[in-house]
Amino acid sequence: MRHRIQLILAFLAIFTLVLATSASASSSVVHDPSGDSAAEPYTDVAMAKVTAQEGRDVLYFEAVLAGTVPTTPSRSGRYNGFTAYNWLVDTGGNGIANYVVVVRSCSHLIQGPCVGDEWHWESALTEGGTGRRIAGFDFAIEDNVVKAFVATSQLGDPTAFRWIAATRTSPASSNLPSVDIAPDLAADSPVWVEFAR
Ligand SMILES: [Ca+2]
Repeated sequence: MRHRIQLILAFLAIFTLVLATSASASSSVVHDPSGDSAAEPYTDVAMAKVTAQEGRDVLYFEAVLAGTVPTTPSRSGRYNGFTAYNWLVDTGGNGIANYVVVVRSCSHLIQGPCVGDEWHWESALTEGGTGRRIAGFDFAIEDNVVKAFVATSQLGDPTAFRWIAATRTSPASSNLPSVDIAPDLAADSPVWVEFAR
């Protein structure tokens, strides 16, 4: 009887360990000052992170903003309410984003790769150099948090990559800069965050 109890306890210990392992996630986080966006508080990154859940081939990209993201962003000017949350991803380690994970409020009328003339929120995994839309993915906007769920296979199953979070109020084709970037530039150069699964 005593042996059986010990055996059960041993199984429980192993089971608990497995649960703890499967629940643990590799994650990389960057905190950014509030008040440093060139646009509204909802374009001001306070925190951004990338997380991989063990056993799920999905990467979770998150941006926490200084203000609540409106359902329908609107502002005066040529690009109306264009608002994009970007995570630039460099899987090649050469300091060039080969993928950009994008959640954006856009219209095809002001951005070619945006799908549909009506203003709407959409996801787009795009090619870094060209902005070509490769795929969509699940996303959510809850108050001041933007969430994107990208299959690792969509990024070529990298075991590690570098990333930067950025927000925009104009399409990249405008050649206007991001309104906030995290981490901040250092001596005008991008600072990449390391992530490993
Ligand atoms: Ca910021």
